[in-house]
Amino acid sequence: NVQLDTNSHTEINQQSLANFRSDVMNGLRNSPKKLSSKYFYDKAGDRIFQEIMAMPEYYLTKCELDIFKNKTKELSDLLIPDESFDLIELGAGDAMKSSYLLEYLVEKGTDFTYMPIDISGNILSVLNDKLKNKLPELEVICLEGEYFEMLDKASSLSSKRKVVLFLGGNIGNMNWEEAESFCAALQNNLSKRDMVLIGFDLMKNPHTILNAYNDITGITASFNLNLLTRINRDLGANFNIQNFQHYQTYDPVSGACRSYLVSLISQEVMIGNDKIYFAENELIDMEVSQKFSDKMIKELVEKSGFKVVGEIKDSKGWFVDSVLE
Ligand code: AVJ
Repeated sequence: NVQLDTNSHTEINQQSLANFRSDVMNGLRNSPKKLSSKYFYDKAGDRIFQEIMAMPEYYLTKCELDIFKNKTKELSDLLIPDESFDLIELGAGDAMKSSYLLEYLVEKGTDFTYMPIDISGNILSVLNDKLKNKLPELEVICLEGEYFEMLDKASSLSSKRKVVLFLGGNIGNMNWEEAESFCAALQNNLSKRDMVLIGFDLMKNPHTILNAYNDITGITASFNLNLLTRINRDLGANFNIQNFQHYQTYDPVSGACRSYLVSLISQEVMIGNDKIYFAENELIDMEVSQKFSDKMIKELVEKSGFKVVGEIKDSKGWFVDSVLE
């Protein structure tokens, strides 16, 4: 009873390639130049991100794992309705954290379908195989694509109540306006009795945060540089990776942790037939990983009409999973 709905169809692949190309070209014609971190996750990027999650400095996964492992019942009591429902996970990845909740629910004999959504078809097939093995009785429908397109698709497949998970601090990759319109769109796409769980990484000692994104081993640097490699391969570009350097900042006032690539020389790069000029030390804005205060979270979610009905923090108080209605 496992269904894998990935973009094996050539037409869809052509479309996502065209979107990728226009996003990259628009971004690089911007000032400052910009690339979207949602494109980090090709096969190599998925692997590097798993290395990041295993780094001692990268506390986020450990904190949220602590919540899902050790506070599973609390989570389930806050989130899970007493009728049949769909558990939808946005940006599920390999579901490392949510699989503890899945296991708990399956063991209790809960009636639900798990619908992981991810932009990476690669990681979805990894997840699919993992679940087939670990929880063979679980009903799974994998949805490859953008969050809201796939949320629509989920609604067209089933009219059951929805519980939506958005974990890992993925919301931190949006700037404030994007996060606001994301919450508003989510609110629009759901009905009154649906539930949402969002994971927020909290403000904490700025060294702890910067270290998580500025590891001396260079794994985060290679995560960023891998997007240039992907552009070379998928869009026929000729970035020389040696000519770019990763630079990370954290601003403890705003809570924005930002990642850049610096052009080490003045250079021209071809992307297909288009030429892009980089001045020496010119930046590409690669990723924001926003850190939140309790007050910022409340402001963000209440503005879109959600109500915080519960929150669970890890034992260090570094990360929070907020339950919204
Ligand atoms: C997957 C978005 C939660 O921003 O912390 C990790 C991605 N980037 N190291 C994050 C990431 C650099 C990560 N999220």
